[in-house]
Amino acid sequence: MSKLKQKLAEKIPSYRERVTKLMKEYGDVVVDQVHIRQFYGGMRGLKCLTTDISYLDPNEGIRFRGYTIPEVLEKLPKPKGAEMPYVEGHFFLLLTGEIPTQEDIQDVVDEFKARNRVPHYVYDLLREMPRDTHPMTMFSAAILAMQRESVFVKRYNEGLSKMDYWDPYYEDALNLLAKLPEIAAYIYRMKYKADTPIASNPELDFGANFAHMMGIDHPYDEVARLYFILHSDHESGNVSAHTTHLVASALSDPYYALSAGMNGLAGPLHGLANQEVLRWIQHVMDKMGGKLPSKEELKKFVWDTLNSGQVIPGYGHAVLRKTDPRYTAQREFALKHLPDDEIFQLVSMLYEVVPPILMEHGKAKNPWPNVDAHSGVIQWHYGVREYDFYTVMFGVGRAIGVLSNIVWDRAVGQAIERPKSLTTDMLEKVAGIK
Ligand code: CMX
Repeated sequence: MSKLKQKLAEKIPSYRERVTKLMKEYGDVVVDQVHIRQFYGGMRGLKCLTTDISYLDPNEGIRFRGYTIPEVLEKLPKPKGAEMPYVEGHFFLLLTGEIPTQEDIQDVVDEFKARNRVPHYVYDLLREMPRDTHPMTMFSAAILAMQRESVFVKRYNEGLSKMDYWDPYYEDALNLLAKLPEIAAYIYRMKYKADTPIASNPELDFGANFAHMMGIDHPYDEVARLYFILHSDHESGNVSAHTTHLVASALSDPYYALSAGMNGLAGPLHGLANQEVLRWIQHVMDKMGGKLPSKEELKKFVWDTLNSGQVIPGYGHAVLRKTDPRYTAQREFALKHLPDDEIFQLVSMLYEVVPPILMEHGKAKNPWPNVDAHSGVIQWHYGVREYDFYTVMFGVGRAIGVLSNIVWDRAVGQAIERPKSLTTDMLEKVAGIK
């Protein structure tokens, strides 16, 4: 058994005890109330989910297993001479709650290497799809196609005890994660780089191997590591995490669940927003004949977008009420590595211009930028200009978090999700209208 799985197996019993105690002795304690606005308002703010893997504070932003983003970037071990930590180490942290040693990380690196062979039929499937298919559709289809590999399904059909569900879920999660960088890079090179895939290099870590398969030199390996870590998890209520959790709650295996989560990530109000940001910026640059707008001109573009009833992509958030620390981490990277990049300068100008306008506009509860406002510019700088592809990279990162979550869902025996719905008539009666 790998050290990672061993560690997980040691940790699970005490969590089970805590959950059993809460359920048995405190099951009737009231945590929150439901308001009518939440029935139509996307259940915003309703406290009804649980995860120990990350927690999103509205003002501070995300903490992974209790650590802020700067702490994670500082504390996690890095490949020799690298600026950004191992993605493998971040996965260890999310699954176990502990900062790994170099040895722990080597164990995960070896685990991924042993599992990274992508079945040939995945390539056949991708090649059969029309080339103008959105890369997120390709990515999700590739994940779903591999469902026949599920260890969970096999073991479940053999008659698995509920106490052991987490074990084959873990196997599926690792088997899947190990293959995602190669599938993503294959889609990219097949679709946008004249069908010239680059073979995986087993000597490289998760992030560096992705950069290698994309065909982009250093420091893109640092970008890849940073990007996958930042996008990994955002507690469990966001669409991709919640969808993965919901589908897995029916004991659909991790392939079904992750593919479903990726379909949610593909929405323009969620992960696709990073693509929308670049599309919006290109529209501004085109209108300006390729040169940077002045602040006044940019303000007008922002107002025009709002007045035509559209949202400013990359701004606002359902939970956050301050600048997203994932935005800040990427901004710091850009200030160090690409301070003179024109698109970065435009992104920086937007940071000055958009929040006061959104405040004046008076609708968005959070006028500050989220992660998606900054993700595209760094990719653009290093030559990944096919912005349709950005959400796929978000998806590789998000898989690390949501797969860790569903392994723990099974470990603590989370039930099939089934909230109760009411009719409009019933709500009117509750409101006293009828
Ligand atoms: N531009 C214009 N209007 C905005 C806005 C923005 N960036 N953000 C919110 N609003 C509007 C909403 O559309 C809503 O309008 P209506 O009352 O007419 O429906 C109003 O402000 C209130 O919304 P809110 O409570 O502040 O925000 P929500 O929780 O409903 O939605 C989000 C959150 C992210 C979907 C929204 O801010 C948005 O559409 N932002 C732009 C898209 C984006 O960047 N998404 C990525 C989020 C991060 C991620 O998941 O990847």
